[in-house]
Amino acid sequence: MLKQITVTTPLLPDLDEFSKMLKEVWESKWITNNGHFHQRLEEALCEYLKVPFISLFTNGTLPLLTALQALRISGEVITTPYSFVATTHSLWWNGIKPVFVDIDPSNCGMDPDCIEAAITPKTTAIMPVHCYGKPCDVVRIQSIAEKYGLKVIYDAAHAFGVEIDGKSILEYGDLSTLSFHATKVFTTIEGGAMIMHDETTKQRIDYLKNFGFESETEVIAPGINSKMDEVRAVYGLLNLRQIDAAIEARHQVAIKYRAALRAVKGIRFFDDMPGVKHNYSYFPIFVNADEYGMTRDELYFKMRDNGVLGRRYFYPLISTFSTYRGLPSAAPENLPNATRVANEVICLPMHHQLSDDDIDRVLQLIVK
Ligand code: T4K
Repeated sequence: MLKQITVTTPLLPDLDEFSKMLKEVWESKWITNNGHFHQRLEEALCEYLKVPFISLFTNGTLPLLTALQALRISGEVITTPYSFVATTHSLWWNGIKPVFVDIDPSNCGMDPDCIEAAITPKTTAIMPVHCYGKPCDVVRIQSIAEKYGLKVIYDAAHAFGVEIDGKSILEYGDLSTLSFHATKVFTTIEGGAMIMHDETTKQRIDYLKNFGFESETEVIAPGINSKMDEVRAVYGLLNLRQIDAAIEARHQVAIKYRAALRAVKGIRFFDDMPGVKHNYSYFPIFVNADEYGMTRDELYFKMRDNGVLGRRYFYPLISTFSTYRGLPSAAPENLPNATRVANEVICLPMHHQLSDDDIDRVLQLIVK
């Protein structure tokens, strides 16, 4: 039977090393609630990511919810429909109205040209996504936010380790969030984090992810339970040891894909951006049916039939789901680029263990 090539495969630590460290956890009998390994992972991630403060979470969705709560965001938030549903769901859970704006197809992030027209007296924040780990136009988004007194929360779920001119992308905006899900470049199985600029905010976030407990007897706000446990903190610490090699292996896959796809008419893909340290978390291609001679879905199902399981991230657009499609900003005419890109995209298999044979099998299905 033909081996299936999946869109990704998890970064797994060495099992013996993992067992050895788990023994320490077992002996300590401290398995969650800001344990030793949790603290060690926070320190190690601050150093690796070049950020001053980080707070670990149990997944990448709850830091979004908590970021909105921590900054007391209300009313309307400008966001992108071209993302995983968790981005917009975090607004819904906070009783906030999402206002969708179009994307820039050159990075699939929010188009800064569309933001100002979407601002109303109820707007309190902007929530862009560094989609596929490609940086948004952080400078223009910041200047618009400052002009109108808005907060910026970046959903940086895909952007682990990404830097612009040597500076972490997570340093931009008021808060940024990461996902450490099994399908992400850096994983703790399930997991996530929030990055903040100061210790007071870190303290508040740490309370909010622990039900709002400030002390044994004081609760400062209706927080949630979104703590990371010791087992997953150990998993993360071990994965940090191999993350650079994993990202480099992904980089090599990107180089091979690009070399073969550059000559294919009707297939667009991203090149590296100048000054940006990329993490190669996804390898999206965009199929122009007229030029390529086949629609995106024809190619997608041809790949599936041949055991190559790419994914159509992010199709359908969030704005088309029943919860959101009634919003005026969800109208497809408001989102022409996002609508087109969602109908063109296939994320090719991209991970640290793709062999040359795997890459050839993927490419043979696309290159005619
Ligand atoms: N913001 C953004 C922009 C996000 O993309 C996400 C999550 C979030 C926020 C929320 O973060 P988390 O709360 O999830 O931490 C996946 C992930 O579940 C999700 O984390 C991710 N984005 C989204 C883009 O993709 P699915 O439903 O596509 O995953 P699934 O289970 O179909 O897995 C895809 C492939 O990965 C499989 O075909 C094979 C491989 N795989 C997967 C798992 C889970 C493995 O080989 N082993 C595994 O254990 O959603």
